Amino acid sequence: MRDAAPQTIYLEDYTPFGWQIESVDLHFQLDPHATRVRSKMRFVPNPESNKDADAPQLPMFLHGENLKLISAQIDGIPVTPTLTPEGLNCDVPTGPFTWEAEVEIDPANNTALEGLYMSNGMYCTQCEAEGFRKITYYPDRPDVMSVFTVTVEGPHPVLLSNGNPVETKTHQTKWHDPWPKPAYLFALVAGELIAHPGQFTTKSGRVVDLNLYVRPGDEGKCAFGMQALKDSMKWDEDVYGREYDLDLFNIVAVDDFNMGAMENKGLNVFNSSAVLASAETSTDLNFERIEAIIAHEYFHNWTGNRITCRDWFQLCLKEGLTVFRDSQFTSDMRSASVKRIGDVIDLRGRQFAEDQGPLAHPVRPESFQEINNFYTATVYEKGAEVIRMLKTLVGDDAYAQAVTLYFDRHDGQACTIEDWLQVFEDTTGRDLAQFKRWYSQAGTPRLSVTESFEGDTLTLSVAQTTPASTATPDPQPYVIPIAVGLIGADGAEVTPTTVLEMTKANQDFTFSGLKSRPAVSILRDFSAPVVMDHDADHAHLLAYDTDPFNRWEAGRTLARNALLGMIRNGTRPNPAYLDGIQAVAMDDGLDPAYRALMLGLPSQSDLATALHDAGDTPEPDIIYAATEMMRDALAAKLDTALPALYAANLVTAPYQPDAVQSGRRALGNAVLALLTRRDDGKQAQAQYDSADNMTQQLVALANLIRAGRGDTALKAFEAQWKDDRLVMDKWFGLQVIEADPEDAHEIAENLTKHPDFNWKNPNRFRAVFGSLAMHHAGFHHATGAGYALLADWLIKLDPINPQTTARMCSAFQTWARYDGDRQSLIKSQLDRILATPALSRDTTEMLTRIRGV
Ligand code: B3K
Ligand code: ZN
Repeated sequence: MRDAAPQTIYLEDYTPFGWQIESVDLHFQLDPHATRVRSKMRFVPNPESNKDADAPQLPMFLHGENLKLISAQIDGIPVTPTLTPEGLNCDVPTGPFTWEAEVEIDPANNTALEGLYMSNGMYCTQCEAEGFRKITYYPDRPDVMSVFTVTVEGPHPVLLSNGNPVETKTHQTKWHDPWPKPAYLFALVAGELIAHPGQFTTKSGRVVDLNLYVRPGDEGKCAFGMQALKDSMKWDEDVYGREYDLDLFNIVAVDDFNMGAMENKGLNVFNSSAVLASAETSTDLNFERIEAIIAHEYFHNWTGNRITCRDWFQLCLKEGLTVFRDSQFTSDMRSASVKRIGDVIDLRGRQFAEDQGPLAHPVRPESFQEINNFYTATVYEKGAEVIRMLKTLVGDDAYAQAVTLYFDRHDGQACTIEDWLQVFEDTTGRDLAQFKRWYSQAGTPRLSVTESFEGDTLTLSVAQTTPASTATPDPQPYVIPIAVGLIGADGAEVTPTTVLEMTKANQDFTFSGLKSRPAVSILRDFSAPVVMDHDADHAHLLAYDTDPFNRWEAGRTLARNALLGMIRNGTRPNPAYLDGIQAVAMDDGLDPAYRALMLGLPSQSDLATALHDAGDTPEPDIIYAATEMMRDALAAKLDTALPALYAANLVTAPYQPDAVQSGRRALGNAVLALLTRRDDGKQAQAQYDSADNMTQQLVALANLIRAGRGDTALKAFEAQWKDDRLVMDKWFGLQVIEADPEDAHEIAENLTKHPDFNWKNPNRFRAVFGSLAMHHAGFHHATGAGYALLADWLIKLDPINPQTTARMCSAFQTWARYDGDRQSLIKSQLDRILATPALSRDTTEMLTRIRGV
């Protein structure tokens, strides 16, 4: 329900809770509409918040939402607390006391998928960030950590909670988690589930039982996830010295889930799309994503669970660090440069858009209304980039020492960014006050670099500016690690990678002793999350750069510049770009996955941003047409080479989702996309007919749609996969993604009439509307039909699932960069949604921020 006046919470207002909770006992008697939750907790005054002896004794406040209070007692004596929509207030003794309560909740009607809810007949929970208050009365804040014992009673064969099982009776299992944790890490799962078992022995000899619990029918999709879990456990021991700390680690796959997965202690709950995998039903990209998410949730056991956040403003403390750790893992398991390029594409596409628009906020925000709206690309991905920069600045050894100190010093605590930076200051003696701006200021810094060469000396003059925003009206200069290498005219590297440390608004850096003017390869491996203006010899760098990221970046810059010229002036595709890309694509000495990335183009949305930054108004149809023309030009350039290149990368060995095979498929399929422009989809049809795995089948289908001959294959695909919900999500999404811009909104609308369009399932909703929002020219169709359709459905979804609704509102965040007509079309939709009676706090906050005043 919309609050009369939504409350804003501020970081600076933090105060500790008045009590500590020594132990929590919970008892669940499961029932779809009338689950009973009994709680018993031992409260003791918190010395941290009771320093002022004269302070008046306030009643205790416990969070609680949508709960029916049956009874409450303090030290065995019934009490009558004062109930509010957000919780209860109760007078309590000055010393330690025992609180007992019984509440009733209705999981079957919990469509918000937060708290205890039901999905396909099974019970499951999602408590982060503030869902535990929908289960029982509790101080639902991350700095209250306690030891939980949980009894689950119900008719289901599988009854799970955190920790280790300590007592099993018929229809009842008791769990104990010895590690103190905040309530957001609580989990409960019950249902008719099948376990896919495994085992891992830690380096100190603890034998850990592992299980992946799935619904009957999904048993064949567990093996990959189990292996990924074992690889993650081993990697965290080898690289960070972190061992697992319970005898059991369970993962459960759930179909209705608002996000990817959740790191509950010892009982991770996963969106089934983020864990179930098989060659027939999952693409190479699905496999890679699943491996990364399993690693991410597992790594949270130390960065998030053992050391958690003091308050939700510190979210990046666990998320930025854990994303950074999972990116290191993927780099080690697969190709480091391919991973880095993928991450930067994602960062520019999502985080830069956020940082440059009305939703811009610092990595550590300073205020919020609904914390679920701050699980953002800025907190996660920019948060990880900040840690990456810190590691670059202090070096690998100091990073390892500082992180070890962090684990030693803060194990079992709820911490802040100050605690995190302090271990680096203590280890290195550095003053990180300026570095801390990366956490407190919003906005993407822009670096402009000019070069001069005199005698034997190259001077790089670098200027940094960060646009002012509502969140940061007066940005101050950052500490920026700028990794530079120099490439000679003959293509040889004359100066290997050197990290320059920029601290001022304007700074010069010199390289002396050079025989001739080199090409400057700057911001190697994307050493900082900034936008770079640098007029370099990109064609030379595309041919010779020794830094794989920057070699790719040179190609991307050439592509972007060429496309911007085509969009603005109707020029032809740049021959230097086409020549350079052809050379790389044909170079058998390079990793196929890398060559595939080289064949990609900047996204249409990124081009729109670049145009807007330069003071132009992006025209989605023109951007689309230019991109199409560039792809045609690439296809024409490579023309006769395409069939052989395609054939050379066909994988005939049995399917493996590893980096080598998936790299070859990525290149083969990048080539197929060009080939389809030359052969009207003949090769795509052949690939569709012979495909024995989802990567090949789905890419072939996409190409057939693009070639205008997808109807038969779409029907065949639907008939083949109608009973597999995860594959059908792909079927729904692909038709929108591959649609002609003129038809995208109509195709999306027709799909909502399909009998399998279960709009209450977040995966299915996102398959259609997430794809529409990503279809730049389709969503921004001049009639505004795309905007209106999305708005209709957001209005419909909001009352049942505010979290997913609010998240999808970000599709509108770029409204201010388009022409006046589109701006007013979008604004009228934002206003229409905002005028909906009883709009959720989540959606209200997002749209108010996007809309501005
Ligand atoms: N910590 C969870 C995200 C919870 C989101 C709540 N709206 C998953 C993760 O980042 O690992
Ligand atoms: Zn996380």
